Amino acid sequence: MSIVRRTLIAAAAAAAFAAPFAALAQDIKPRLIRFGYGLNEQSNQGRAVKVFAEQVQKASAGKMRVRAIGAAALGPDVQMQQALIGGAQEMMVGSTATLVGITKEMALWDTPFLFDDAAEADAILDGPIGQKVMDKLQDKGLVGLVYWENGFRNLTNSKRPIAKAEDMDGVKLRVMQNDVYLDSFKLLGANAIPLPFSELFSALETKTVDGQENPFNTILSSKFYEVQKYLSITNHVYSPWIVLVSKKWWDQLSKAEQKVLLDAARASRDFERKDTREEAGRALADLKTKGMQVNEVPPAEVARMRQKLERINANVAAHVGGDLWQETQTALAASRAKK
Ligand code: TK8
Repeated sequence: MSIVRRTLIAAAAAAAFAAPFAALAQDIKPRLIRFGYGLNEQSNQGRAVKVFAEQVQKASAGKMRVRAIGAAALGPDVQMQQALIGGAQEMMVGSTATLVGITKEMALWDTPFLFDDAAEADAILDGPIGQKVMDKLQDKGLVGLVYWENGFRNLTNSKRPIAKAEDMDGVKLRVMQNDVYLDSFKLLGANAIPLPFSELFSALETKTVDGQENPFNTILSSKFYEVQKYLSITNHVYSPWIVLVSKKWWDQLSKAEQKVLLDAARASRDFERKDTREEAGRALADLKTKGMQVNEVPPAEVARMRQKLERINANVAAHVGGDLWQETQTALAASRAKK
């Protein structure tokens, strides 16, 4: 056999071998999903990301793999959102409140005292209104999958118990990077300072700020009890988290792959809400054991706060659009009438 002929045969064989192998290689090379979040691994957020990761891995038979990266190691919410939009990161979970700069309709969820209880929040967030707000993200390069529960927020600080709005006078209070929060707490008399969550612990520790507000779960999992003395129960707003996907990346997935993610996101949501609610019940007692001084703001004083904050509603309505605002108020009134 001539050298030329041998080379030709070898090349043909290599090509015949390489073609299906390339297809196969593409098939078995797992899709890597970098999933960022802000709290630590031992938080309700961390536990639910793990549930999501396990289901994705299982349902895709290992072809999709989630690398969960917590404690804001990929940056605070706002930075991760930009990474998703640019396609440098695949997924994240974070507060809807920090998304308002991208999708103004998200401000709906920042309305003080919007929901009376978790059942109302679930019904609106998982219903057509929640979906409509989520769908607005698509034009901006993000795909929202589900809402998780961050929870009803309460105040902590190192100065004094807050028993009425006036007690917030001069308290340097960290708020999320969101104008509704900023305006609300200014209106209540606090010296509101927007900061990313990832900077909060050290800001409290160094007394750059005196206080902050978050659900019991986060106050516990982020160890704020180490640097905060007073916990005042207000339940002033229900705050959701949202699971986001980079639209650039999502559009490259097959329908089957998208379904794996959506199904796992829904399962993680159900797990997360149950887990969060169970933990919240225990967390308050834990925080007392850790030495926090807890006071419940009397209902009459909560009502006064609520009344002061009513001015904010008009701002939110203008921001999110009167139709969306009205639709939400109508849905809430209808569900309350049934109670
Ligand atoms: C975690 C934040 C946090 C939020 C905040 O990344 O910033 O206070 O409540 O849960 O999203």
